[in-house]
Amino acid sequence: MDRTVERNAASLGGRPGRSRMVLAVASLVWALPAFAQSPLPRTPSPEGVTLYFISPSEGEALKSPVTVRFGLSGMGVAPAGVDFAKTGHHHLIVDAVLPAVDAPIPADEHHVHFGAGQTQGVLELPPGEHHLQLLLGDKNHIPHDPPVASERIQITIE
Ligand SMILES: [Cu+2]
Repeated sequence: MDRTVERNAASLGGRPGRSRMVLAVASLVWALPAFAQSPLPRTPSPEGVTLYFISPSEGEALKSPVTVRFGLSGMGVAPAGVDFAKTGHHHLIVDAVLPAVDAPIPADEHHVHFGAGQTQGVLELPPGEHHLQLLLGDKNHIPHDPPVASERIQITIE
């Protein structure tokens, strides 16, 4: 043991109250990132599930507002918050890439939740090209394992 360590050990030993506090803070700082990184529980998806657009179809040119119809086979639809095996609720990803699969899907204009169990939605989009993709989420809005997503389609708003 070198002298520096001996001195530190002696000073900590001499002030037990303070050393205990330092240790508590150190363990808290260590624990927080570990907690933040621990994966949230994910719901398994069965094999052979297909999520797809009934409409619009790839490459379609349409006028806004657009009615988007969601197709799902191999699983059922249940509202958010309902714990029922082999179900989920729809999310429409608009002009964005798929979000992280181990966290709740964000809720904003690029990530639209259909938490009441809807199987279609109406989108207002400005003229131009847009990309749409469907992603199923479990009762906690977390993608299933493995994730259930549709193809990403491109549409044009006239
Ligand atoms: Cu959701």
